[in-house]
Amino acid sequence: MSASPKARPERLITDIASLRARFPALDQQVHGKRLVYLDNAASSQCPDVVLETMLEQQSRNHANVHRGVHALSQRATDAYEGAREKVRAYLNASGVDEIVFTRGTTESINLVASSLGGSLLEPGDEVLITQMEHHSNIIPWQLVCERTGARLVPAPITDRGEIDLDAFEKLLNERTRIVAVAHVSNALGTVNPVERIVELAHRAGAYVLVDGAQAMAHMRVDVQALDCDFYAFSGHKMFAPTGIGVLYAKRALLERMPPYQGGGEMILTVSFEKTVYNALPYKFEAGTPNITGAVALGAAVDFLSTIDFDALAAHEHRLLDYATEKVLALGAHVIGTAESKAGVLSFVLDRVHAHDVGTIVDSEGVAIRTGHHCAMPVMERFGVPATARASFALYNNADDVDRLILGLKRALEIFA
Ligand code: C6P
Repeated sequence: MSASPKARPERLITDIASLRARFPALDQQVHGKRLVYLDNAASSQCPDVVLETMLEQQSRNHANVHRGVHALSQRATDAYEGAREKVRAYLNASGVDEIVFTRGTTESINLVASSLGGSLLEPGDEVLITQMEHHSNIIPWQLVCERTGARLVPAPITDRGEIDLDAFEKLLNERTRIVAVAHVSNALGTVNPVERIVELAHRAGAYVLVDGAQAMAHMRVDVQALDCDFYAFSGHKMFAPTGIGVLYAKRALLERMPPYQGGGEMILTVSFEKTVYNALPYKFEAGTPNITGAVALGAAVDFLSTIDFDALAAHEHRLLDYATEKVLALGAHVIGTAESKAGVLSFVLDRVHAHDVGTIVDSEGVAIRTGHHCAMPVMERFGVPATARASFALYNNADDVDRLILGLKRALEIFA
């Protein structure tokens, strides 16, 4: 996907391996061994610039935003709104009023489900998702369907873990009001053809929300090129801290949608008779926001803007291919073999439960995630209770994969 040319610095970092030194968390021992961090789909580590920005913000500029005339409040407001502009430019959104800060992907999706879904859906209407969604892109829709009498329809996925596009197209009909789909699956690694999905959904007259939680650290996203109506993501999966995320939404939709939560900041005037809501995006940002989180997300966006994403994709694919080959050689079954994959490797070993795999490799200093990955319908689709999942970020290398493989060999020895 192409970036907004304006958002790109003059020279991009193509030597991805050199970036590893920028992540202090990686420079530690766990259980007496060098940490190998392969749980990036759950949360990625923060680079030096993000950590420094957080320290600076909390130690010098900590104050509330949009409220005070004093210097610290103004600095905090400038930093917070500056971060919003950075996110806007990075996503190539048409205005800062289309960027709503949230707690993360989950809150962004709940906002849309509750506000748009609650006001739009009627009995018999349909919300079309896919079988590979994370629970965060299932349950908010289930809740609003229960409230409104609409129906939640999951589109099937193939044995490789790709959306069955023919079936998806057939499920779209005049009752489909909203389509919600992951850009990248957290459990399978599949990169979905979201441009095509948006096109098909719009042709059917539906709005489209893209869950970008697993995409942002791996590819450049241009929301105008995608033409999606909503794009949701979390800071902590793209080198920023937890507790901050974004909902991008087209202005015209945000204007029509009712507020999601009430409180300070989202109002212009309040009386017991009538409240007038604030302008966008503040109408959707009730209460004191996560100011330091937003400023740190701005720093993470600056960091990502320096990276050559073609070089990054090549680096991650090399790692994924190498790791896939190595786990297959151990007799593992890979769950999710889509043609287009991001750096996620989900697998099961015949003789060892995924949780035991996780515990044994952890004792070797290797962090992976095991379980259903908040995607129980995916586990059901593939007939497994859980998988072990190694997920890569730009700072991982072939040594990390070798250490994972050593840990897996140890698990196989113990359970042999
Ligand atoms: N997946 C994982 O280990 P939050 O928790 O709001 O930051 O993100 C939720 C979410 C939504 N969609 C997708 C595709 C996701 O992967 C996630 C988070 C983590 O896979 C934690 S369960």
